[in-house]
Amino acid sequence: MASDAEEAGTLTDGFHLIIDALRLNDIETIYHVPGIPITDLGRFMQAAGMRVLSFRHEQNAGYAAAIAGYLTQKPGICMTVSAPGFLNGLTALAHATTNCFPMILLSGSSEREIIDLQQGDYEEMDQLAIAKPLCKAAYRILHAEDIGIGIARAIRAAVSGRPGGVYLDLPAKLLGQVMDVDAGAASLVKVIDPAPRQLPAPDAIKRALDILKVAERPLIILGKGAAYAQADDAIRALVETSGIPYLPMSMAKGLLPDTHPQSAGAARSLVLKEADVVVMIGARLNWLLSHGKGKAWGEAPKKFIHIDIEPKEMDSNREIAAPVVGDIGSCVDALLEGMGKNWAMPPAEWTGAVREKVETNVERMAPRLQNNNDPMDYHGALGALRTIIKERPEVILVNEGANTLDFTRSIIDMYQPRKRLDVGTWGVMGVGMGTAIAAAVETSMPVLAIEGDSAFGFSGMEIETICRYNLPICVVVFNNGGIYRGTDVNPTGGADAATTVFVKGARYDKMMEAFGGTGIQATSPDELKEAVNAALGSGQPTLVNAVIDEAAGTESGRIGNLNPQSVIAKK
Ligand code: OXT
Ligand code: ADP
Ligand code: MG
Repeated sequence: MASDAEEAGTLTDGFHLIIDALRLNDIETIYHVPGIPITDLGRFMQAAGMRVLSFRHEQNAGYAAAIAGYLTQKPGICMTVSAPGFLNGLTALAHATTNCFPMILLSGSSEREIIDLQQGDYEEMDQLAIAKPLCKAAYRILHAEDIGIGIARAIRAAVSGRPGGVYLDLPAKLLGQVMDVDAGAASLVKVIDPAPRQLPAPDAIKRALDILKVAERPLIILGKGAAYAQADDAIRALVETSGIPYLPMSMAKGLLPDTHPQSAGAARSLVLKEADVVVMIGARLNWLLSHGKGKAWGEAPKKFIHIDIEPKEMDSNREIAAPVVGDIGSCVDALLEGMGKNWAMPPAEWTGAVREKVETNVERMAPRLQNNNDPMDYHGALGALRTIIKERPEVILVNEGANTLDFTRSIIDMYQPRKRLDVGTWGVMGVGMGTAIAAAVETSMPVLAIEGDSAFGFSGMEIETICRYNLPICVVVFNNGGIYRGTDVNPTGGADAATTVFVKGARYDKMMEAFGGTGIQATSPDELKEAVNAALGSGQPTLVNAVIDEAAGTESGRIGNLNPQSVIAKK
């Protein structure tokens, strides 16, 4: 029963101030799992007209929020209960921070006075202290009048500079705190220019162009930061004005079409080994690029030009001859201006050699993509799906697994920016369903999720969530009966299955049917193509169980070299 004051509309409370603060900053979508103390907060958010998606596990809600941030340049919001719910969201918060995706984890929490005396509260945990090392910033709000500034700080911390994950701790008592409605409204903050452009210094641009001007074998490497920046036209202009071959990292594929004449995606080893000047744009010289050292980079001396918004990224792995610190849009614009109208093309010997290697690798792979083997191998299955993406470039491709990831990355060409969403810097399994849900919700585009059967298992319960919201998502499970392969055997001959294999002949498609979605079994590329086209055409939640030869994969896909070897145990 509302009090007189509430009826008179003179009071507000923590619940409603949080809603007002988020909506004032154009944040309208919440990815969460209900429970004490945030169940009503989710209900009030929905009642206020926000889109509130309820998941089956907070980790998947967190992965959804993380990729929502990447796609929209606004912080994706994951909301959880305290302690176990907070911990479930924490993996996604750390993943967002590692990948430079803007995300806020809002978690209910216990009261300070009980936590600090360790008196054993319901779901007691010092969440703020635990979150701090794993995210870009972490704050707690204790008073209703601070909600406006707290939400504003979290938004700015998430999207300014190098984007990342922010933790915001909401003790249960905060939600029920009341205050005068006018004072509440006055306490809210609309964040002005949350991600300010950061212009590069003119001398940094000159230094970079002086090096680039005399390069014999220049290379541009585009990373997911370049995709996130949404400076697509400027990046395309830089590539085409300079005539320099470019190598897109996995989530930067599609910034320019992978079929672009300057794409060196299919000549990766050659360009890394032979380039004499390397322009890094929104990419890090981390493990994905062998830290810029060793065999992959050859013996030839190299100079690095590095464009990044984070100054501390410079010299992380290799000496950077020309650090260009700023936001990618501003840096690329400044480079283009400095290049002027008569920029000399790189030597034809270099661009010709790269093009020739691309054509050789593409021609060598082509026949393998045309087989109609039953059961399928990766090339036959992906040959079918490659054609579908070419015909439907608007489809968002979500991808995880080991072989399923690596073969999809090199076989399926992408044609538009931010259409390939995968495991990112950490190689995390389990991002698939949360990523697919947020991609569908944030873009209203159809989504094709190509999942290893192990990878799918990490978040598979969310197919109920997909059905519940009737999202246009087609999940293709590459069912090779295990992790990497389905052929391992228990060396003891005992009853237990080998450590990397699953139930033989599993029918993941039946899971989707259990929730009212469409389930299809496909054992050949032709059947797979027909099933996926039908699913994308219908826009209905669909799961295709794609039977892959269990011997088709290799250990850890293309990164098997990272596995430590035992000199004692015989494999
Ligand atoms: O130039 P060369 O001649 O060298 O050739 C290169 C390209 O030029 C060429 N290429 C082409 N040729 C022709 N045409 C085209 N279009 C073309 N494009 C490229 O091909 C080669 C290779 O090119 P590529 O791929 O670009 O280059 P390369 O050398 O591979 O690049 C190096 C890397 C490191 C950048 C790249 O390999 C990469 O990005 N790798 C990512 C690896 C990764 O993150 N893997 C996921 C993690 S693996 C492991 O951790 C897994 N786990 C453990 C686990 C995890 N991760 N998480 C959690 C929470 N728990 C556990 C598990 C459980 S994977 C996994 C599940 C696996 O089982 P699944 O059932 O899910 O999957 P399956 O394996 O299918 O069974
Ligand atoms: P990839 O894995 O594709 O190589 P990384 O995640 O390693 O990409 O690198 C992304 C880089 O992009 C990070 O160093 C991050 O600081 C940078 N970055 C992200 N957004 C911007 C931006 N708007 N302007 C400049 N740099 C950015
Ligand atoms: Mg598998």
